Amino acid sequence: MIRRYKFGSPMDTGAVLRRLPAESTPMPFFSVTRNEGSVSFACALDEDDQIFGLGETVRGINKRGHLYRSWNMDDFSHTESKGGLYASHNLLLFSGKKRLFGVYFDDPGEVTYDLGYTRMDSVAITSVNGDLNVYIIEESSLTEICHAFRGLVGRSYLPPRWAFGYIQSRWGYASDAEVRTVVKEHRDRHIPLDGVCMDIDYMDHFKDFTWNPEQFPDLHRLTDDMHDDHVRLIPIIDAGVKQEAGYDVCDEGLEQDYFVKKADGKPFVGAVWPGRSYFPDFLREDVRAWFGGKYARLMDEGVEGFWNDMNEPALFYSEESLAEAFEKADGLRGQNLGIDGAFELTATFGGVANNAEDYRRFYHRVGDRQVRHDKVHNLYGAMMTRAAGEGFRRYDESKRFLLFSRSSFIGAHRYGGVWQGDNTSWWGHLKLNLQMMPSLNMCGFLYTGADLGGFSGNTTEDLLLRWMQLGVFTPLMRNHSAQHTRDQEAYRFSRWEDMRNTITIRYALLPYLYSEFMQAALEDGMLFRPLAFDYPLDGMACRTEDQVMLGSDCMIAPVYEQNACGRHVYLPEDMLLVRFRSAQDYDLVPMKAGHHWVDAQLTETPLFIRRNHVVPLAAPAEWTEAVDASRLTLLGWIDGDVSATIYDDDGISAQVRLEDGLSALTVRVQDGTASAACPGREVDASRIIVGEQ
Ligand code: MIG
Repeated sequence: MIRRYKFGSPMDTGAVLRRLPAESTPMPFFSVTRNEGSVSFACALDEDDQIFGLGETVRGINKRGHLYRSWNMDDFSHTESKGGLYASHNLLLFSGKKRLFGVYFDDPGEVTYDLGYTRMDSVAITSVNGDLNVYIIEESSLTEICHAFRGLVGRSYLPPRWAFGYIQSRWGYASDAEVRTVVKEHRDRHIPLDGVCMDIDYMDHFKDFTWNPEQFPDLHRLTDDMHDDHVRLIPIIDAGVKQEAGYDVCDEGLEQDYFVKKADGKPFVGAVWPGRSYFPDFLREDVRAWFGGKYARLMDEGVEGFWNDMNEPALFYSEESLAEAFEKADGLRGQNLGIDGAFELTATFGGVANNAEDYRRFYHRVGDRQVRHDKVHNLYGAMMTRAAGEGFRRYDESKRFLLFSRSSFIGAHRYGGVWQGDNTSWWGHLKLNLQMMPSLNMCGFLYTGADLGGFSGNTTEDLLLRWMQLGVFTPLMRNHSAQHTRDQEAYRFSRWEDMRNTITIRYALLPYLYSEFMQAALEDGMLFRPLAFDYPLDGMACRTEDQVMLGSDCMIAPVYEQNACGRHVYLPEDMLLVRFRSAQDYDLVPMKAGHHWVDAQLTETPLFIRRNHVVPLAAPAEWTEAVDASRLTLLGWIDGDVSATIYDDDGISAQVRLEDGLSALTVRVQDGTASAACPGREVDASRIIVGEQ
């Protein structure tokens, strides 16, 4: 059951698709107070209450115990003290002995969450602008709440199957030759690969929808050659449009009045990579249609996937913020600066980027109203994603394209995925990657992953290898790193063979992962779930923060500590440990419910399969199209007959129906041995373990 409560005059954020009447009775669970425009929602917490949700945020899966803030921000330092990152996913789930409900704050502006920070036993959530719809969702389980929520906000984006392949990326690939080298190095060593991301350096002076004519003299030829090699190019598109007379995107945007404007009616100018830039007013449908249509330029060259960046929007400075900073600095010039003055001076320039004042300097057109940016700030990236997604549909509605964005808001989950932004090559961020997976899934973002190996800072061989051991399970499996950091492609390391072997596991599991992903997407479910969702009556499972459920049959518990040779794992039920060294080399260890130390050497990837479930494994392949899903080896530990379903399709058609892709898999046990059947496939049951061990 979902009920809507209206506060102030909310606008349509595009997140919610179902129109529910506003309730006239007071909102349950929270006491509401209004204060100079803002609205606060407060409630008390019992000792055992847990709070899930908030999508892309730092800290644990249970969000209780800290402050969070929905305010999309380009921030490359994902430390524990950060209230938010690039996205606003205002969904919370409260779970305890006395309550079970979800609450969604459909608010495009700033929202703050005090979830047991000021007082451990109380919550206070504040909408700064006070214009919002609040949805209260009551169902019988956490999983059901998320399912009902998805019914409200719409089905998740479907990527093409090739997007589940391994993707290599680096801020710095700047030429045709460099891209070809990256691909060759992978192919020569048989390291599987399906995509290469092109970061801003492919562009001509950082202009969207252009490419450097000297470095990429024949882009179509490059995409064709790559395609022949089963590799797709995935160029980046930034939100800011370079200010340059003669650059058609700039000229058209000015002529048609498509950019966000200041109070005086002049277009707002902010600086990003190309220097002074304009910002398309993505909140307008006509602007989305225009900008979304531009992607065709690269698609005409054979491109089938994109990533949208800098769409919080990130601002290095505005003319105004820079002028103020210079003025302040001038005022301090020549003075004997004490500690306060010195800090004031450095903070002045540090604060020029993504400056709160700048976000109040420009306006969007919403219907016939001008709305100041800060009131709708958190929608900007989502609307850019929507522009691209709608553009792809117009370009070819029969096909799926890859799209993932940095900034997002619920609603954008219908148009694309997200990557988890500029993490650091820290062990803690491997764990954060794991913990964000279920939280993002709750909010509808199923196609996601983090920069494997870490974006900022220098990775290490063991960190990258361990991170890949998580990455083999995340839908977006991309190795990406920043400019000026240590080279991070698998082939740069002495342990590249171990990395290759790890990546092969992903390809062997592709039939399973794709099947589970598509079923989750088409049935409004989640691919990754906290253990609390599946074992709500198991107190230990409910508090487990470093293991997550994957699909309907598995649990993962990656090693995320330096120099560890295994880890503690809690099994809420009997499970079969598959200790992978590669797609073909693995041990099967039946394990009883309870606490275990699980050995996992640096080269070993553990996967846990629930007892009486089976997971199919394909032969190793070097690209997704080469994965042969018609011949599968089944892994499992079963006591009797088991039936399951596998979903598959052509991997690219946009029109898919669950019914059309499902095949029944049946496993029979007779005289202690298993045999299996699946129409149209060869299934090998010889690795299935039967009965008490
Ligand atoms: O301010 O395009 O998160 O993945 O490599 C940096 C350069 C801009 C931020 C993205 C990152 C990308 C980088 N971009």
